Amino acid sequence: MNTPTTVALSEAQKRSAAAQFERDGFFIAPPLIPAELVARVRQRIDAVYAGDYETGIPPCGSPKGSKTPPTSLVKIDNAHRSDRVIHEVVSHPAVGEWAAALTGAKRVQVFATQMLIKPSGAPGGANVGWHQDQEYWDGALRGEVFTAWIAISDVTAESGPMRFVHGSNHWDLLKAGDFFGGDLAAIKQRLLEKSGAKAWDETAAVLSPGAVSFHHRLTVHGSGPNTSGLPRISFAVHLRTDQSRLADGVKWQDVGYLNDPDDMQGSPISYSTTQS
Ligand SMILES: O=C(O)CCC(=O)C(=O)O
Repeated sequence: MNTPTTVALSEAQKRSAAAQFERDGFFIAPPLIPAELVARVRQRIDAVYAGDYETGIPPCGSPKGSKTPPTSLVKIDNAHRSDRVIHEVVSHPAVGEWAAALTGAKRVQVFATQMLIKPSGAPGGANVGWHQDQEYWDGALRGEVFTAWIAISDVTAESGPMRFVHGSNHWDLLKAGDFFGGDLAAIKQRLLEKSGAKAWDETAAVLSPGAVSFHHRLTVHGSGPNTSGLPRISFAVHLRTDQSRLADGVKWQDVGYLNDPDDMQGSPISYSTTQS
């Protein structure tokens, strides 16, 4: 049963979680999003997928025209701008608190989100190819940026869970991954060659609804086919701390997925030592 944490993290819990995150490049937190909120957001995901935008603001990559039910990976960017319940989930303070504990941040702010639906039995698998997130962000953001991945459905071993490569957060930025590449074996080979790594040790992030995994910007991750019979539904929430900055010469307006940092609908703050 989903039992979200309501108690503040102890200093010992924070130290142990941060050490694990630094060593492995990922961390699997206990369920953080309350079950009633998970149930409410499930309805709103269907609404946004159907093109019903509560705030009147469309997400990036409008889903209108997509097939119902979907037959390939659905990735809708910044749906939290379109819907208040989705906004509540991606900016949940329990996620912010763990994110701050893992990184020692004074402030945690959402800079982009992805609503992800991986259908079961999709032709071609709806795989997410191995990649490092920083290869997509490098032109825009530098420093402490990372991802919280929030399970909305039950993410079982059969549903194509995300898989993390242990310790790959210590590899260089390889620029050899491919989110949209379906051939996981070929991309793995390329990353092994480029990194010079001797070992490739994967962990699948099996998560109950409302549970959250966190991964470092350099951690190699991807996911295989969903054979569970049910869609795998989640949010990837991309976070920045007070130790991040825009790359030189870049304005947030120049980058499609990047929300205005002063606009709390697009860039909510989920943790701050000086709560405003
Ligand atoms: O949902 C997946 O399988 C991969 C998501 C991802 O690449 C991410 O959250 O950074």
